[in-house]
Amino acid sequence: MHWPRIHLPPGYHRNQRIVRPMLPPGVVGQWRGPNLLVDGDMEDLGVSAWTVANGTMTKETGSPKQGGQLGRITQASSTSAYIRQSGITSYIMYRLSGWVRITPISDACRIYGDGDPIWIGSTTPNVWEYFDFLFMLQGTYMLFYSRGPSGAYAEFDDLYMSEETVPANRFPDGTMEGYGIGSWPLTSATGSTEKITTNPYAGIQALRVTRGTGVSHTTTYGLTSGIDYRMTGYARSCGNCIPNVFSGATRWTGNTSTDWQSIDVTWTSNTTALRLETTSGGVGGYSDWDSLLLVEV
Ligand SMILES: [Ca+2]
Ligand SMILES: [Ca+2]
Repeated sequence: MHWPRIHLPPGYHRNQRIVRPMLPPGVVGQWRGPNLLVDGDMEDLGVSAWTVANGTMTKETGSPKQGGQLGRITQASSTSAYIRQSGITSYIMYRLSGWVRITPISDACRIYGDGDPIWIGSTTPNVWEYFDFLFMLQGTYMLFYSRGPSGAYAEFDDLYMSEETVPANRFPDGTMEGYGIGSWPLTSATGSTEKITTNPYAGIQALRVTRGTGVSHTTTYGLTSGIDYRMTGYARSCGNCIPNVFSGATRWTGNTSTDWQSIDVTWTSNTTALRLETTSGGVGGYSDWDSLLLVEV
């Protein structure tokens, strides 16, 4: 099978294309699985395929991106309105592409997975904007938002969500260049996760796992017991805490250096989860992570 060539921004490793690969329009459909969204092309009569909140959804015929109709979500108030469909399975990698167009009074469109935005559009009105990215969620909902004052709307067309089958990076946002922490939620009782922009290893962002009152971590799921995995990347300390990779057992431990430390470890998995941990040190200390790659070997 031949995969389409993907042009990555400077600093991206070829094997880390798992993060928000912006495929040129036209590539879509050449090798993807079936569209899991009902009425993603907005060609159905009516809007019964969609659940609508905080506004109304209508089908419009004014210059759709594809076919003869688009879907418009108009806000009833300044509360953001959204449409959604269920059907997402937790911890499965999906690819979502489509087009959005906003009005001059709108705020930038947002697409949410669980409680965090996983894509934010531009604020340029009246033009179709393309999006195409990979995601993996703890939850089961993907929400398409219109944001702005009452009467603002966002128009969507040609939405296509398929299971992602490219055997590549098991980390959904390994470069840390994706927006927000939707792929890196805090999974410990205390602490926090955030994207930072201070001296990332590569690109413009890295992940920070800040320690609460105990070991603090974020978790990636979807590993398979009995499979050999290799993890590479970089981590660093605040100077007090220790970055640690835990997956059934400790697989890699860093030190308290504030310099980026290379990770390259291979093991046979005995569990489905992998945690990036901040251990030792004190409350408020942290570890940073960047350019992570997890592949089956
Ligand atoms: Ca359409
Ligand atoms: Ca980065």
